[in-house]
Amino acid sequence: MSSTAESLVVEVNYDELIPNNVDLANDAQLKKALESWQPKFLDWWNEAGPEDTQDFEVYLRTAVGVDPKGWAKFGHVKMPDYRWGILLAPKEEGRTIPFGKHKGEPVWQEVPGEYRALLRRLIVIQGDTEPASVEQQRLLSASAPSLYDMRNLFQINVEEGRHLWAMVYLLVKYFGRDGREEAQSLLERRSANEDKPRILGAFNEETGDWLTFFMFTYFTDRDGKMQLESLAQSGFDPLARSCRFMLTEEAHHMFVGETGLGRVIQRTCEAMTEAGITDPNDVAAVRALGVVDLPTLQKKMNFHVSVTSDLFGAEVSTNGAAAFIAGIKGRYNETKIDDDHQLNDDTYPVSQVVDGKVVEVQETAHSSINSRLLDEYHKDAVGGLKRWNKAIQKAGFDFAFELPFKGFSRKVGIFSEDFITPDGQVVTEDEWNAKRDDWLCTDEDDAFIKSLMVPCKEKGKYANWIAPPRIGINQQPEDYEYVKLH
Ligand code: BYC
Repeated sequence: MSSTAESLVVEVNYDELIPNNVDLANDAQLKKALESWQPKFLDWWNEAGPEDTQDFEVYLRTAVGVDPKGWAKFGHVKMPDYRWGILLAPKEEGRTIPFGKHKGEPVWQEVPGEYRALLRRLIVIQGDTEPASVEQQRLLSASAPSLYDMRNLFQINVEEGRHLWAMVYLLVKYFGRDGREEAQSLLERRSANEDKPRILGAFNEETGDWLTFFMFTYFTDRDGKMQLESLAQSGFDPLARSCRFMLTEEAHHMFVGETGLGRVIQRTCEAMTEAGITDPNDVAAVRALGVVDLPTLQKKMNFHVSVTSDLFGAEVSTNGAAAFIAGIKGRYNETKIDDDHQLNDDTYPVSQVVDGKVVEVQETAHSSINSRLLDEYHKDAVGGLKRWNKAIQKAGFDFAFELPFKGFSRKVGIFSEDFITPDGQVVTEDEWNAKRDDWLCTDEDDAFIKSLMVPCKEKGKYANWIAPPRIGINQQPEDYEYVKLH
């Protein structure tokens, strides 16, 4: 490590029961509260986390510093022994609130009384998604297409667990008794449980197969990125610093999604080429090769984009406006935007259906904060599709994925009452239902995908429907034993 790099590193203290870089040793009350939450977290992990994996030794990355390059150590760890800790990005001296009505004032190190409820709600919602995703992925390791993929799943799981710790730290340190109660409730809700479901819709959907997992990590973790980026702008500095560090881990989750889907597409193209198939829409012929046909991948994409778009809330939202005006939740890349960051007299074009057509209507910039973030999300999500399409074209096939229109198949927000096609046409309910199976997976499609999910646990080997990665984790060789199953 160079001396400049070294000076950037904020070391994490691993000698304590709870590894941290927040000087926990000198805050006896907080330490006690978190130490009493820790065994409950482990109980939750054992009950709702990855199933039957207690003895697996997994090649995991553990952060040992919090600089932007994420200094880390790699090694085989039994997952329940993973050191979940509290890591905040370094404090920026002299930081001021970057947006909203308090713009330019020093950032808050304590919760401002008037925004307590608003802040708590956002932290709880963020915190709730983290254990939810672990619960959704609980059964996946049994059908992993390789040890490499199994390891990536577990890496993501332990990091989502750590993201829960990040939000629990904020709740317990800054919100007193109600914070402790919320921390407890975060361990009590369960994904898809009828009586105590997770808060947001997408986190109660099933992640029953690996294609869904890759779609989830590409599309839904990207909502995580957009939301965390917006919270990382927050005037409440401890929240901003927590989210900034979480973002370094989120990048790996989206890498798993993008490369995972890229490898599925690569394998399909290879298999079609080997078999002499020239029409990628010949679904039956492609499926007979034991690989995922491209039209089915498009249908899966349509589903994941629509449920993830719902996570942005209503396009026109007083909650969104209140959080922006208060300086609690900013816009994506707030500090890089060239405007006054207060937006008192500004408007934003929000797409909506008027007289049977999608048109743009100018809404106040404050009330359309969620809509703007959703637009940024769609811009960001298209990147992977472009790269996959290039690979398909290079392999000689006439097929291109398209991101569905943001109003397609929505349950939340301005389009939730409308019937809109993936290319943005407004149609009647009957017309929509008649085409539904062309746009979204049918039971038969799902059954086919499930039929491919045969585990492959041999070192360096991969299930037939997915290509090996281009490089190993931490540059390990092809036949590296990423997970010791015993
Ligand atoms: N399902 O004004 P509205 C991640 C509720 S992902 C069910 O429309 P608002 C990750 C809403 O709570 C990022 N309910 O929206 C990814 C509100 O209820 P209350 C997670 C929903 O508040 C992968 C009511 O409807 N982080 O990190 O402006 C793996 C009206 O709300 C839904 C965040 O989301 C839904 N889809 O915006 C692991 C950031 N949508 O309170 C992790 C924190 C809305 O009136 N959260 N509702 O009872 C927020 O910023 C905002 O709460 C939302 C909603 C963007 C979610």
